[in-house]
Amino acid sequence: MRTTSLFPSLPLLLLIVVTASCTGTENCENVQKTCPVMACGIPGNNGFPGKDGRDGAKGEKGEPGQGLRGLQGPPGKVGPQGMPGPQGVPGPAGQKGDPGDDLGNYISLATSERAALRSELNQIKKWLIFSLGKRVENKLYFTNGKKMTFDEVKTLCAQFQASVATPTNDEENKAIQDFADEGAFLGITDEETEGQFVDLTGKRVTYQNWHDGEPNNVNSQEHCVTLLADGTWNDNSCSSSFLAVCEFSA
Ligand SMILES: [Ca+2]
Ligand SMILES: [Ca+2]
Repeated sequence: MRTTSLFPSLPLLLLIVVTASCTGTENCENVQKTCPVMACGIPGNNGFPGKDGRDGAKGEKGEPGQGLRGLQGPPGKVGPQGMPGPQGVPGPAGQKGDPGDDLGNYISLATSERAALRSELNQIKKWLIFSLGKRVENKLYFTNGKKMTFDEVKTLCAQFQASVATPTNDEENKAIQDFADEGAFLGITDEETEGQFVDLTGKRVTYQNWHDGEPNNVNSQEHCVTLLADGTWNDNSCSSSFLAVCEFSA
């Protein structure tokens, strides 16, 4: 009876010894290193979960999913305008176009105006010839109705790109005679060579219609020619004054 009462107290005694050796300044971890496992007793309950750890590194992009594709979204906003591109190669020249209406109208107007001016000019010529002039084929004769010296008559006619009247046949001589009631200068002289009558271009005249007794070169001073009222010619002084008659090309 005494022996059975000692056995239950032996393990308890050991536990007390071990427990005493594990208390004091040493923690349980050190105890586990130095003490048998069986000596730590029954494991306690699990503690509460710890705090969440920090985020891990970003993983690699996964494979496209195998499910159905969603509907296409609306177009995005228009992006900014890009830089101008380089200049292209010039294209081939096009075909010549038709004249515009404005040009056509201008040409038509210019043509009509030119025709109107020509008509008016012809009408003015008729009036001048009717009132002041005479026409013989391709020659027109005009007078200002004034008496002048021969040099003055030459200057007057030259101002109008004309010459002093110079008849080359009876018809032209008659046309000038119609002006010459008191005598008119002709474009004929013998100033260069006495007795040799030439026109103002220096060409010797072939047509002549001298009055009887003429040319007589009175006082050796008569080197110009005047047409008399009867249509005949008389050599006369160039410094005397007679009617001015000019000759134009028709
Ligand atoms: Ca003479
Ligand atoms: Ca004379």
